[in-house]
Amino acid sequence: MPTILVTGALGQIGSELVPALRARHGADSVIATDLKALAPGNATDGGPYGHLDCTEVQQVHEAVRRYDVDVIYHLAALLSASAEAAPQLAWSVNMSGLYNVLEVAREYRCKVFFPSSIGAFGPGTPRDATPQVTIQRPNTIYGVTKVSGELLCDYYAHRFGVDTRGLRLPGLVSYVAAPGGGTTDYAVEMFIHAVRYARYSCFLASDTRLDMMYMPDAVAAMMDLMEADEARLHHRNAYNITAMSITPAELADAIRQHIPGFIVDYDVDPVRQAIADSWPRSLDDSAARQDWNWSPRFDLKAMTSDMIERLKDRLAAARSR
Ligand code: NAD
Ligand code: AKB
Repeated sequence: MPTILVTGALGQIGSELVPALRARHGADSVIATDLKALAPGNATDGGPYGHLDCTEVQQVHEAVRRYDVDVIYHLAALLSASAEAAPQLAWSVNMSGLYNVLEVAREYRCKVFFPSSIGAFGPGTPRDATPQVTIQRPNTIYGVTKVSGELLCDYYAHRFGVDTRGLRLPGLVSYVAAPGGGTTDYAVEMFIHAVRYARYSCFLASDTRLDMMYMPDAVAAMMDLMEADEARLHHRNAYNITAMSITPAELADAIRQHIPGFIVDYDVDPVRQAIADSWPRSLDDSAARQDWNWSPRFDLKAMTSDMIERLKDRLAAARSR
């Protein structure tokens, strides 16, 4: 069994990736770490947990040495909207953090997973069926760190032989942990507000088309990519993947199939709208399908049914406490 270290483990992805890794590899084989303290009952409870600031190389070094780590899922980062509000901090966390992880991985021969994003593309990129290999000139600090991260991971692979692998993830929809300051967060917020209040004020315009994915598909993709035959990986950092390309209006319609009176108005935030307008409307993920058999399970309809059922269950449980 490999020993796995997860940074940024208390975030939206880590809260579901850590339990999935523990189910596959055993609770004690997965070391969850974050800046934040672990609250009792948190989804990542149930195995080893430690404080780790990825901008402090000694802390990364110490965790990898102490637990004899084989694989690092490096999730710690600032997301697009938070990064735009604090570009210097975003560079430090997203770039220095990744550099520290790669340096320690080089020394200890660890495999590294790096989550890139649709944010790695920019206004000059073809916006429909965005190819795997295309123009990447993002105009956000988040995008700059994601392209640089992809390149740095490729460099460590060919220069030092570190087995780095990555995905360009679309906006992720989930119910376990709140999203952490992204542009696609509207989708999660819309579900939560639909179930709680039957109304939502959306910060992106109704026709803003972006790629999205339900978290179980994203978690499966990360684990499958890390277990894929290295010889078949032509792109490494990072593969386009997607499950659906949707607008806020289309998501609201899908939710109305379950909550007919759901009302949405649009109060556009110019900063997040500008970020969304610089991103692809839909990705071409055929390279991932060919190289490691990527295929999502959830489309818009299946995701919407599951999200609403789970959120209703959670709301009912919270009210009965
Ligand atoms: P998140 O914001 O929910 O979680 C990030 C975690 O990193 C937080 O728990 C935070 O406390 C932690 N963190 C921040 N600074 C840190 C530091 N210096 N050291 C250690 N931990 C630190 O983010 P997420 O949605 O879980 O995303 C994880 C990764 O996936 C990020 O790289 C993000 O860019 C990428 N990604 C996410 C999405 C998405 O929709 N969630 C889409 C594309 C790519
Ligand atoms: C964000 O909106 O910043 C993230 C992403 C798509 O990278 N969800």
